[in-house]
Amino acid sequence: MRRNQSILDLEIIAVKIRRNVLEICRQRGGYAAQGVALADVTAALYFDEMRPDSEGWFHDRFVLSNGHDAIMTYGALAETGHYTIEQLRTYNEDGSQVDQSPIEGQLGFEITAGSLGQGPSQAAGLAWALRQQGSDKRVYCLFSDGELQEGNVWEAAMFAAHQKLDNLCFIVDNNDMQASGRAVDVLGVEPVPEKFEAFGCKTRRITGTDMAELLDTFDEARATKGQPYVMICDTRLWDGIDCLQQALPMAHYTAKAAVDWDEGLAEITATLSALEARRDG
Ligand SMILES: Cc1ncc(C[n+]2csc(CCOP(=O)(O)OP(=O)(O)O)c2C)c(N)n1
Ligand SMILES: [Mg+2]
Repeated sequence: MRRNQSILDLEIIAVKIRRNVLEICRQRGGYAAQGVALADVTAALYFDEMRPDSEGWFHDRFVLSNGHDAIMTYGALAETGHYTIEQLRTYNEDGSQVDQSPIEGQLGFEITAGSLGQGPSQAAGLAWALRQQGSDKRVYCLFSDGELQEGNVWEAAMFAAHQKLDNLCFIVDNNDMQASGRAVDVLGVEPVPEKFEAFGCKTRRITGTDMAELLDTFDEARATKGQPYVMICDTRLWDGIDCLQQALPMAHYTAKAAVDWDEGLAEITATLSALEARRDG
């Protein structure tokens, strides 16, 4: 797709993904705060960076390693038309096809990622295999800062750099939050860029919520030769919905009753109207 849409168009899509995340999560709760914070990354990926194929899917491959955060992928795939909001409202329900943590083969998901820390190795293997086949497909793998505490991630970085996998782009959601508190208190992961660089990767640290910066970073990743690329996104839970970011404790899991969903949706509606007025005016 790449640059067929303006930055403003992509910002509007990101707000719609945030709206979908709230609509989906308000039924039974979930990892809403992470989904909201990753909406810009996801909009950039699905609506600009990954190339569509002729069969209504994507030429490039996306590996979600932090499977519990699948909510923003669902939110994006509702905007692409691959899921309906009605389907997604069954998220987290017994018997639903819309698993909170999806399994391999479910539409949109390459791997079963419930056990954290596995995605980067699988993505590196995939990138290596695609290169062996002479394919020009690129592989994007999103994982979380808690996963940086697992050795398998560093084996993946070592392998990817050794193999010079420049068709591989790691995206780290460096939100300084994990199940039992802030990463900085539980088991510090910083300095993240320096660690990946020591393993032989090219890195860039960004907010993860500035669309122009995201596109520029994806451009740099694509232009990088002979090395895997790591974009480190310093997101914060609820990024993009101020009323929730200010009102809520930095809770890792969002219980349904913990959030004023209507207030969040009202802010999203106002943001969306303002952006659409700017686009149309
Ligand atoms: C190997 C493994 N250990 C523990 C868990 C349980 N668990 C689910 S979410 C989570 C915390 C995740 O924090 P982080 O990886 O930073 O993801 P975030 O929620 O911030 O996106 C944990 C420990 C798991 N799914 N897999
Ligand atoms: Mg985290």
